[in-house]
Amino acid sequence: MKHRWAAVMIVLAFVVSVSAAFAAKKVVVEAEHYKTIKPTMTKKKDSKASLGYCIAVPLRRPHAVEETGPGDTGHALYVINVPASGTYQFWGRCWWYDACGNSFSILVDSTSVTSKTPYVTDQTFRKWHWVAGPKLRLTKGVHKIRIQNREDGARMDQWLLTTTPKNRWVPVRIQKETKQYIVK
Ligand SMILES: [Ca+2]
Repeated sequence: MKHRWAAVMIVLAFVVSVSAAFAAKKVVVEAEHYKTIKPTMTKKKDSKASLGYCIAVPLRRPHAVEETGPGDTGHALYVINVPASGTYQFWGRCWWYDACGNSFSILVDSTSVTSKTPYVTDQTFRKWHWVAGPKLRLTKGVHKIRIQNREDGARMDQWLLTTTPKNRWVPVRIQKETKQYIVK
C-alpha cells in the first residue's frame, strides 16, 4: 500500500512539473517603462492609457497623406528576461492617428530596420485597442526589444509577449505588468 502511494506521489510530482514547464508564458510591459528612449519617440500623458502614460511618435506637420518612411530612428528600448524558449505572439495596446500613422517597427536584439523587420499595425483609428503584431522566436534569457518609429501619430500604452497563439487568446482589457521579467 505504501508503495502504491509513493508511486502516485511520484506521478503527481511529474505531472505538476511537466505542466509548469508547458504552462503559457506571458510578459507584459508598460510602454512608458522603457530602459532608454530616443527622440522623436516621446513619453506622453494620456488619461485613457494604463498608468496614465504611453509612448508616442509626435505628428509631423504636414502629416503624410500617403505612406512615407519614418522621419527618424526614434525608439524606446526595453530589456526583458524571457522565462522560457518558445514562439511568442506580440501584442501592442495602440492608438493610431490614421492610416498613415498606424504602425511601429518591432526589433529584437537588433538596431537596424530592414525590409524584413516586423511591425505592428491595423486599421482601427483614434481608439485604444490591442493589435496583434509578429510572432517572435525567443530563447530563454535576456533580450532587447526595441519599439521604433515607423509612422508619425502612433502611440503605444502597453505591449506583451505570450506563448498562447492569437487564435486562442486575444487581450481585451489593460493587462497587469509582469515586473519580474523586466530587467532593471
Ligand atoms: Ca502605459
